[in-house]
Amino acid sequence: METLEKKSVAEDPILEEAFMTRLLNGEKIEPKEWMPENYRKQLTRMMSQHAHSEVIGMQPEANWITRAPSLLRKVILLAKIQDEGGHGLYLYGSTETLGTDRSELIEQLHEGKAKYSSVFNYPTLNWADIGAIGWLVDGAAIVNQTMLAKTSYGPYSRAMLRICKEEGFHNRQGYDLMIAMMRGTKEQQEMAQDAMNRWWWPALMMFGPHDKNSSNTIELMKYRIKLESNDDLRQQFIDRTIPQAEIIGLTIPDPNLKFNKETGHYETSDINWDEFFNVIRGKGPCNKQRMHNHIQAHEEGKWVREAAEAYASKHKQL
Ligand code: FAQ
Repeated sequence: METLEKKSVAEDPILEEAFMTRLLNGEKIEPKEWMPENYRKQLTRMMSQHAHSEVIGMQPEANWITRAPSLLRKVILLAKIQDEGGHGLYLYGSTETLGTDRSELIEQLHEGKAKYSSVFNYPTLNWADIGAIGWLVDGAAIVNQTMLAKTSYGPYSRAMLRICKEEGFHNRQGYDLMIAMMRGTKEQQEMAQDAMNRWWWPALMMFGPHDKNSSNTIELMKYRIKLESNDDLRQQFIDRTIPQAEIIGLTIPDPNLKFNKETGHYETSDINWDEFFNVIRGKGPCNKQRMHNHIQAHEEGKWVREAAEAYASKHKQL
């Protein structure tokens, strides 16, 4: 997969210094204001990747709409998936304020030039996977996005505030589903543990590679786009999620897990980074299926986009 250019672009030093001072003062940068080209590039890369993740992330959950075990669970699942689509739209809209059209961002995704979160390349094999996604995947997303709500770019920060509120509901419905399964029959408890075993490690991978291997973090932190590193956020997620698992009787699938009383943090085995890099290079269990479905839906929706554009241009002429 190609990656976006990360080389520094020479900037006007006076404008750059004024820009950095604004960042240090905690000011938000707004769309029409001057910004360094690398700031724009990094934000476009990260925000479009985030938007693609929200939309591709609808697929693993949609797999269970027709098989939800009750009307209530079906309604909750439908509402959640619809929210994720809405998050994608806010984020495409926010990314467009940086000057790249949504159609171009989607083209980059289809051409394999833009990524989406690794976690959505895993299959949803049993109903408890829907609980595990809400609890673990949305739980990880919230830790990351609570930090991003304080990011330096105004439109991204405001989108994150709104999205975090909805992700909070998603997280609680996922945990509620896991509680229901753990209070159920032995088979239901086994389904919940099976889901935990398969989603734990992909959820930890969502935070990205270790800080020492993270090619973007230094620049993102310099520009106050990211305020905390991949490893720090991952640790926060681990520390808050393990007690939640234990309280409902789920076992963390990690034989080396231990709580370090001195640091106050849990210590885990290392992540299987070969698996992570394989998945982000397109070789995960569902990458082909996810992209195929997205491209097909995009092609099938072409007439809707054309009709909307025709309506908009007619409306403008009147
Ligand atoms: N998957 O230098 P870093 C959700 C790539 S939303 C794929 O450390 P960075 C809601 C990275 O792009 C979840 N690729 O990267 C929901 C880079 O490659 P590049 C999405 C990954 O940017 C719930 C390379 O590896 N959230 O779940 C991943 O500093 C349920 C080196 O990495 C966001 O996108 C990965 N996990 O940190 C929806 C939040 N990790 O681009 C439906 C915004 C790394 O140079 C159902 N994004 N890579 O070619 C971020 O916070 C950051 O971009 C990170 C990565 C933390 C994802």
